[in-house]
Amino acid sequence: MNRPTILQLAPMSSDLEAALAARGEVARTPSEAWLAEHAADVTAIVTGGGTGAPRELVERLPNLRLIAINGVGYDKVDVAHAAARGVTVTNTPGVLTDDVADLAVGLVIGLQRNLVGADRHVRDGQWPKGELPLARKVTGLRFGIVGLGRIGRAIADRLKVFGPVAYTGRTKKDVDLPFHPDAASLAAASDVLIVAVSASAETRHLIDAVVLKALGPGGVLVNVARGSVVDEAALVAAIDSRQIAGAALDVFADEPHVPQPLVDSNRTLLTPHIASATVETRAAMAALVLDNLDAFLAGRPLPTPIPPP
Ligand code: 8YV
Repeated sequence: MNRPTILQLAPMSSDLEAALAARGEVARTPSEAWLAEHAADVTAIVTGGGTGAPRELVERLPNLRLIAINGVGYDKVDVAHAAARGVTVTNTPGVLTDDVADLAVGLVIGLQRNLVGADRHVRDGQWPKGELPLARKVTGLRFGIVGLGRIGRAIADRLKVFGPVAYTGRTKKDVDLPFHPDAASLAAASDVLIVAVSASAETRHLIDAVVLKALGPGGVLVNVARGSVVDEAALVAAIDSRQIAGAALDVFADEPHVPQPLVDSNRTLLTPHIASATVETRAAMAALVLDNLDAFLAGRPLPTPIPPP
């Protein structure tokens, strides 16, 4: 029986890579020469949420039928374009919700309590020489969540313990939390603005200079969604000019590149897109990628297809 040709476009865990190799011929990011010979063999792409699948590549694979994303975000795949070519796109919803929400809370506390600076203070032998400047209290802060989907709700559930939570989004949800019609109004009523909305043309630069100004000099921004949702140049300017107090960011506009002013600032907390990066969650994500791939290879209904828009 012919082994399927699977194109892997992003690095995966060694277990997932081994499982892919057990199911077919796996090719990594393809060269022109490889495509000239094998483009028609490829039936499935497996990729990461931050990498997706470029349209130009999808167009060159006439027999492609599945794009399986190892992640929940699908902003780097043109789902409508794929559907028009008979390609189903799947993602890994649900299994990473807790991790992303946990990290959001960690970023809030880490930024407000200056955990990184405190750790450095001890390691650098500064403790005997003096105390750190005082940090800022977390309990009692007002939290604003941009995007009350699965992840936004999990963040809200956790942060309710610390202080009042409000939200904005495309639609008002059936939840017992104050709704704001837009991000600027939410920012004006929040000390911590947390971005948990999925990236799309509609949400690109949703957090702009106006929203940051509304957040104000005591406010901080936390982003665990996608860098594209924030106007990064406006964010750099807002931090530099102390228009906002700080930012804790797990995602950036042009990963893995981080604007130097964000790196140089002592009012930022920066992590390299690790929100789902735990052993447990990456194993659960890999299992869901494989469930989708196996269903596809066996001709069964796919467990987590993304409905075309
Ligand atoms: C992953 C993510 O880091 O789920 C997402 O959308 O961004 C992250 O969980 C990414 O998909 C890498 O595989």
